[in-house]
Amino acid sequence: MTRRFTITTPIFYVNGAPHIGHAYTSIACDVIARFHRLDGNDVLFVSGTDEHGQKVEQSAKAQNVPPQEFADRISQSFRQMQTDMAVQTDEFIRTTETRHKKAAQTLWKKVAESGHIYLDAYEGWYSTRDEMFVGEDEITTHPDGSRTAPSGAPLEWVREPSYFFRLSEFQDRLLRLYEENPDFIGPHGPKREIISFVKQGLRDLSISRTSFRWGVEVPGDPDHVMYVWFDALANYLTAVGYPDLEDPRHVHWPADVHVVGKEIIRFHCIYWPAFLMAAGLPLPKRVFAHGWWTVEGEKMSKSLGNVLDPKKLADEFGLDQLRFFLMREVPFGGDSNFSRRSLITRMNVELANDLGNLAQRTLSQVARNLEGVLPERGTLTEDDGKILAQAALLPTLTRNHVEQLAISDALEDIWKLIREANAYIDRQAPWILKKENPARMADVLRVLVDVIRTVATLLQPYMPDTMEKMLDQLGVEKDERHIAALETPLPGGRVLPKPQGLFPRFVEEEKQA
Ligand code: ME8
Repeated sequence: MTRRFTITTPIFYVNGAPHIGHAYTSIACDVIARFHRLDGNDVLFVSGTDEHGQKVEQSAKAQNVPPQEFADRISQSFRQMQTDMAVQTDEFIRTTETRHKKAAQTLWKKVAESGHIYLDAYEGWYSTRDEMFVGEDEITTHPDGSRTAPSGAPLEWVREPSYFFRLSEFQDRLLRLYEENPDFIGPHGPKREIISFVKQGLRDLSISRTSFRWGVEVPGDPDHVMYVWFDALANYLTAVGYPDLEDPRHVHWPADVHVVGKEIIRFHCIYWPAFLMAAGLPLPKRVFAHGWWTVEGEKMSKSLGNVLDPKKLADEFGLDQLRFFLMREVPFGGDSNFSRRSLITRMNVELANDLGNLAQRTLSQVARNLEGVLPERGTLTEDDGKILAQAALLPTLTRNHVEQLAISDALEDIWKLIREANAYIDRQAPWILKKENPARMADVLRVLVDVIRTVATLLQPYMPDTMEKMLDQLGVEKDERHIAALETPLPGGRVLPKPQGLFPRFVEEEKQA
């Protein structure tokens, strides 16, 4: 039976242009989604834009544009960013769409019907930058009397009628959820943080605002708009056609994993499961928080002028090179730093030297010495058997890593095989066999083609365009490129196209003095 797999990114605020952080999350989810598709699973990959709330309203006002027009423009730039990054989503949810408002309002009604919403008044601090209510105990007061949120964002005092969600009633159920489902939150750091936060006791949560209008109207009370996080989290249900249970996408709920940045884990691991429990809906299986990127050692910020545009980077270094670097540089879940030097080093060492040379050395010898014809598999020596066995194991190893969302560990295992193949080619020296034992040379080249085919197949999710070209050069037909196809060796006798280098070395131009 086909396995279903549902993965989501956070939906991004439309208050500014997309940057490398948004591209990172999108690419990571794309790699995981593509891997599952390649493995024959029925995937639903969801992303989108979070368009309501005070922050977006203020950004639109600052540019003198009506909020809808502003949201239309920036949402489009997020879509374009994903297209530019070769991110293939199945659903892109905009929270200003009618289908989403319907889903969010239905969720609200279900939560209200279960008795978990009441009307009161909120009085306290609010951080518009984080779109978050901040408790007194979380605030830093500075010598000049100003106050900031844990994120460093400024705070404003809010006092307004508000609907509340009875979050305080969910403390025990949430703790039980984390205990009974040890994988519900990953990785360990954020998990510990959430558990200790919930153990300290939960306050009821204000879930509507009355001091501005840019939001989804609260059902039955048009003076209120929903708190933007109630609205935003509901996008994951919009994506599966909620509340229409007949919608074909309905089978894709619950999601297998919500991938998020670590700063928004509280919303996904506390509020979201509590809303769903209140509405009587199944809970996602997992929330995974990845780390934060800095740029050349500094936090990215508009004021520092170091915000990285993913499109510019892809234009300069190549899209697949950028995707590879982002997935390779950091264990998924950890923080990382973007530096041009590390990107260039990885391109030159791992892509150009390790992988590029392996393919080029092998295929140019097939072209030159075998007239470009793929030989049949020959009699295997012990050395051949060893490397082919390592290759045969690789699909399982990488699948297990991707299952754990360890997408950089999967690359590490793939690179182990690549390095091993380079050692094999040096040991076997087919360029010497050419004169001494041409039949053995053909066997060795065939072993190498098989190993490279495995590597290229498994690297497709990371570097789709370049691996398509590599598989073309290896004579692998389009319908032979999924993981299960690796079990069937390619027939000998295929004529391979003329090989072309796929990973040129990157030489940084000398900076003008
Ligand atoms: O929080 N490093 O949207 P947002 C790594 N709308 N990832 C980064 C990053 C960085 N420096 N900067 C941003 C929101 N991200 C809400 C989400 S979900 C129901 C609502 C990525 O536009 C990371 O995934 O602020 C982070 O969680 C997300 O962008 C925040 O995007």
